[in-house]
Amino acid sequence: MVAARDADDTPDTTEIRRLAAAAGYDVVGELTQRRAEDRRYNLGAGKARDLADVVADADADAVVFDGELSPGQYADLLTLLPAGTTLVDRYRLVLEIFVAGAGSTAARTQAELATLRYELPRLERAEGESALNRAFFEKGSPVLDAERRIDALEAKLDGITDAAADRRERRRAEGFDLVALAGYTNAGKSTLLRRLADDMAVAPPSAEGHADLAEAATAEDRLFETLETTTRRATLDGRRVLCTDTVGLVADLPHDLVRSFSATLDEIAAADAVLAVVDASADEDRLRRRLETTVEVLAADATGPVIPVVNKVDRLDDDGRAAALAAVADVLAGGDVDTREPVAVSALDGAGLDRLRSALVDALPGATASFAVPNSGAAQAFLSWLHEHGDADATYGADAVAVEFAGKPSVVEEARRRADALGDACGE
Ligand SMILES: Nc1nc2c(ncn2[C@@H]2O[C@H](COP(=O)(O)OP(=O)(O)OP(=O)(O)O)[C@@H](O)[C@H]2O)c(=O)[nH]1
Ligand SMILES: [Mg+2]
Repeated sequence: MVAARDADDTPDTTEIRRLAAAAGYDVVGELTQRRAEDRRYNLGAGKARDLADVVADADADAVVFDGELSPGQYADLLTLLPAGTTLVDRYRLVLEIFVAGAGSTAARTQAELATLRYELPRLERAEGESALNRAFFEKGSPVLDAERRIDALEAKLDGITDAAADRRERRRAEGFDLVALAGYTNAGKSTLLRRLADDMAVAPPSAEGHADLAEAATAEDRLFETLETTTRRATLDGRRVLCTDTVGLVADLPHDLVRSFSATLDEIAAADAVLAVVDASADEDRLRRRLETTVEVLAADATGPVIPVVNKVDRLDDDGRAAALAAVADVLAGGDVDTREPVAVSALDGAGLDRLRSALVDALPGATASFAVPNSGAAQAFLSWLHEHGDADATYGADAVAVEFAGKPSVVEEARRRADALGDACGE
């Protein structure tokens, strides 16, 4: 049974129902209320009793509450509900999705850390109330245990994120640009990643060098389909790029909880450019709210330029597309983020992808140089290196090859060194 309250509007339960489904619940009904928060039950007392009745009538096992219940509200509401009913608020629900779906060590550590951070204040409250048990607690209390476990998990996660940071630095040194795909859950990030990524059949990750590159990012019409970051290679105008798909964002989660998913935030912080993916087929209110949630995270973490990707435009006519682009530009105008022109795409049918690729290349830090190298076997090897690392345009003369080259600044520098070594180089 879904329950929701909103002070200003009749609550919209679409998202909480989808979150409940993602956590494995089968929603049998809902009860909503428009009123200010009640201190005791969150819902008004009368509504809280109604909730107990509908739960009993529907024989529901659980109540999913759209919002945060204070520890006190949680306890009081639970006593009203039929015995044995499980009560889950919005945060608990999101945690359940992550705990159930976390596969890798990093994802499991993050999910467990977030759960403990959520539970700590609740344990503290319970412990404060049971002063009688204090003597027992001196030996070790649930609060102390949780605090110790949080410290241990933080240390473990630091190790994992440090390793990820080292890996990113290695990739950067190899000449890769790092691009992060960020955005609200279900916006189409993983679908877009599959579009941008080089075909794995053509460029398989070599066993030793790219063991960290995932084979696939699954895309599903389910909230929180992606529960950990995955990285794939892409080639844009000859530039070698690593695109990382991140965990989706959702509104109204406490900062601590979001912070626990540091792998996603780190990828956003380290990226040379961020693609902020937006589901343009959502109605304008939702589109704006979801983008605001995304912008909050980007403003805190992104350092590179942000390209808004207005996705799913295959579902819109021209007017709808223009309206979505205008709404996106409007939300971003107020934000604290270095944003570029929004690009309309359909990750599903591929429309707009070429424009997105060139917008991305433009946003990546770049440099250009011209070289003239003697036309020799060594020059051919140099040219193929250039083609692999950037955008090279060669003009063959009688005994020299003139090359215009564009790419990542560090790669252009390396190209200069190689051209110098070949002799007769005129960089600019
Ligand atoms: N019509 C349409 N559907 C799309 C498009 N892009 C993605 N979708 C669908 O939207 C749903 C969500 O796509 P995902 O790629 O899984 O979205 P995500 O942002 O990775 O979602 P999470 O991993 O849950 O955060 C899937 O059913 C996709 O097929 C698009 O351009 N057009
Ligand atoms: Mg995904």
